[in-house]
Amino acid sequence: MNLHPKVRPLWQRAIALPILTLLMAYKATRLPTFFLPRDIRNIIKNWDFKVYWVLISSGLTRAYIDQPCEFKVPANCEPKVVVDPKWRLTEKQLRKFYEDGFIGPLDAFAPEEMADFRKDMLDAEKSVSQTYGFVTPRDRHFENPRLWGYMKHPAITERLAQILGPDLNVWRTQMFHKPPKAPAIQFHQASTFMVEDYQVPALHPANRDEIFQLTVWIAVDDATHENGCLDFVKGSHKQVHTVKFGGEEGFYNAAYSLEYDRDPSKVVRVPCKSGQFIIFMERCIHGSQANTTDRHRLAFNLRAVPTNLAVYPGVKKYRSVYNGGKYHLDNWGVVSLRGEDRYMLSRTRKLADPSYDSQGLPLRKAA
Ligand SMILES: O=C(O)CCC(=O)C(=O)O
Ligand SMILES: [Fe+2]
Repeated sequence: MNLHPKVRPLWQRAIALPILTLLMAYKATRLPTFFLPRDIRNIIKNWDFKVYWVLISSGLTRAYIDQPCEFKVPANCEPKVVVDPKWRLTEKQLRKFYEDGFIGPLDAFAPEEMADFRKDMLDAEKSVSQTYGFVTPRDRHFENPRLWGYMKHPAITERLAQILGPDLNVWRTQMFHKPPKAPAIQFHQASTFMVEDYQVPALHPANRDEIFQLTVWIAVDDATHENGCLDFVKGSHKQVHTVKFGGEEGFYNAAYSLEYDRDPSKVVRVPCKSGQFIIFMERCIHGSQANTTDRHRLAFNLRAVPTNLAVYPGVKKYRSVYNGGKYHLDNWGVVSLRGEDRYMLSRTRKLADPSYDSQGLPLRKAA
């Protein structure tokens, strides 16, 4: 089953409602599920009672956007590791990050280097992914050493380590090409990325309420108010919100409206110069306005997790509710970004050595 966020006809909802109630009751009994069909098993296992309840009580017109979790600003905002002074985040910066849900822009690359990289990105974007066998902006780091090299820059890795800890994997990356006049990417949020097929989360943290995933978004072109820089709803990472099915808004192919406090004073626009980046919790509501200019807005992101968290354990494929693609995971794996993976909880892929030394100086000419 793929829960497309659209309002179903009344008769379908009338059939689905008692079934969902039954599944919720079955979950409460904690009886075995091994003999049930896989979809049903997944729903019993991965949907919290809160997830059932929002669906049932709304007559299947509302749902959590992702697995519910709550975040509390820690009392102690000291960095989790000590890094080279060049990359150090102050306690004040870290506290603000925990309160807002994002930090940036921070500097990493020279605009000339990014200008030179634009063509590679535009070419990569049009080619068939060697990982998935179709054209997709996802996970192109597997086949693009230059892209992966940028992700390993200590300006990025050392900042992430201070928030997530010393040992980090990258589990997903994406290129974001916003061509001239491209529409907005609507406000959205994610926690364990169950949002993708609404059955199986990608990420399995020991405690969902802690920070277990960070996104780094790197601007290749200047990202401005006019061409759709990133916007954030400050403080919205403290809980996972619900969506109303259907409606004018949405995210790629999914039509819904996100239910959150629409106080305009909470929206922060974060323009970035080419080569700068932003770190944010995917749980913080974010999006970008339309590109009203005649120029591209190119960017790429990486999604990092601590190594003590399993990604897609035992999962062979997933279907993206947003873009409809079916992603077979045979050639996918997490890649070590920093430190060591002592847990090996996820399938792993090894990529080329780092491109930068600890001060951010190139070790070799990027391929
Ligand atoms: O590039 C954009 O406009 C959106 C980026 C985004 O949603 C993400 O990196 O998670
Ligand atoms: Fe996002």
